[in-house]
Amino acid sequence: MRVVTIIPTYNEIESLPVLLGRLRAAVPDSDVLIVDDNSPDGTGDLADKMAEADKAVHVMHREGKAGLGAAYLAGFRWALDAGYDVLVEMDADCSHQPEQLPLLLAEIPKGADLVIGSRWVRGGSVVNWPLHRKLISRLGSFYSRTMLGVNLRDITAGYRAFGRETLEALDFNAIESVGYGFQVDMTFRVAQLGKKIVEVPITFVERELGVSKMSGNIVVEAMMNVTKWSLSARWKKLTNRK
Ligand SMILES: Nc1nc2c(ncn2[C@@H]2O[C@H](COP(=O)(O)OP(=O)(O)O)[C@@H](O)[C@H]2O)c(=O)[nH]1
Ligand SMILES: [Mg+2]
Repeated sequence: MRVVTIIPTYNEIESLPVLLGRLRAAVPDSDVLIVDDNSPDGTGDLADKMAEADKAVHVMHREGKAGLGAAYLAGFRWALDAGYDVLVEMDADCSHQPEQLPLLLAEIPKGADLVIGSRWVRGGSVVNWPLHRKLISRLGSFYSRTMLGVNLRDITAGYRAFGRETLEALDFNAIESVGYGFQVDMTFRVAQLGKKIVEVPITFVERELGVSKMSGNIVVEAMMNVTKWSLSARWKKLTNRK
């Protein structure tokens, strides 16, 4: 199983070296692809230096900040071309603990097409989040789950492992959302293909270094899109019925 962990970065100069050290120690068999959107703080240059020192580490430089979703799609295309069997999504800020990656990877040989590191299944948790962020995450998951009919606890989660066939079956050009919407979008599409999605409990640790790029806009975008996808899926069902 050839594994690559894709890490999107925007101004993560403090977090990235800490994360990379932990990841290379915890899962030495996984290659790494850092997708940097020309971070003004020099994260891209630092990534290049780390890639020079370790040939398992690769860097993709993009022109400017275009959102998490666009960065992942570019990373997926590169990793599929490079022939990897498993593609992992991981934030640069150490919220997704590399030491827990083996828990996700273990589900792939058992037949999972997509593994989600889940905060909201039994055994999962969040460390250092204020109540309002917990509420936004849980309500967002609840709304998406109900509207889209996808029976998952943590549909916005960003710690994931995809089998390559799962990504090969998707039309990347059809995916336009950024932020949390991107994760929901991907999950909904994978579920619609009838693929097997497994949630494993993780402990999500809020970042200690750098700042979050999450914004109210991203949450609103995600909710609007969920409503739109839900209505269009229902409409399709209705009009297909003879
Ligand atoms: N390449 C790229 N990475 C991004 C962008 N926005 C966020 N990220 C990265 O996506 C990950 C999650 O972002 P973060 O700010 O921690 O969001 P939060 O965990 O929801 O607060 C981090 O590794 C960020 O550096 C972007 O526009 N481009
Ligand atoms: Mg974060």
